[in-house]
Amino acid sequence: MKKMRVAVTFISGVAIAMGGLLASAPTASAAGCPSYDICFYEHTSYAGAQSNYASGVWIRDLAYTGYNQMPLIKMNDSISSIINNIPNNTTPVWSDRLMNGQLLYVSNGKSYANLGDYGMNDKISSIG
Ligand SMILES: [Ca+2]
Repeated sequence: MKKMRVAVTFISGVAIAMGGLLASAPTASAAGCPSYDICFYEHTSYAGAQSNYASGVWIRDLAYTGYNQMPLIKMNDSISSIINNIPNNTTPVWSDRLMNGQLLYVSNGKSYANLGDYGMNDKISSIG
């Protein structure tokens, strides 16, 4: 009897999760990144691993593992979409470490669903 109840709870939980996913899909860009945060995503269209930063970002080398408290460190050459919700903020992102290589300015209030549109898919190695 107890096992049965657990199974029923699990199934209804999945149904709720799927319903939430379906309902939020069209507004993923608005819902996925909190106000006053800049959000980096592993995949296009704000999917996959996500790192949010509330006060801007300055990271010289995403491949440097010394700062393992920063989730972004694991995203070297793997960021594919970005949302910038930090007011009055423009965040430069670079294809190479130490602010070198190709540069893209990620402006406040803008969503970049596919960095490939800017030639920057899976390339970002430093930010700031
Ligand atoms: Ca790179």
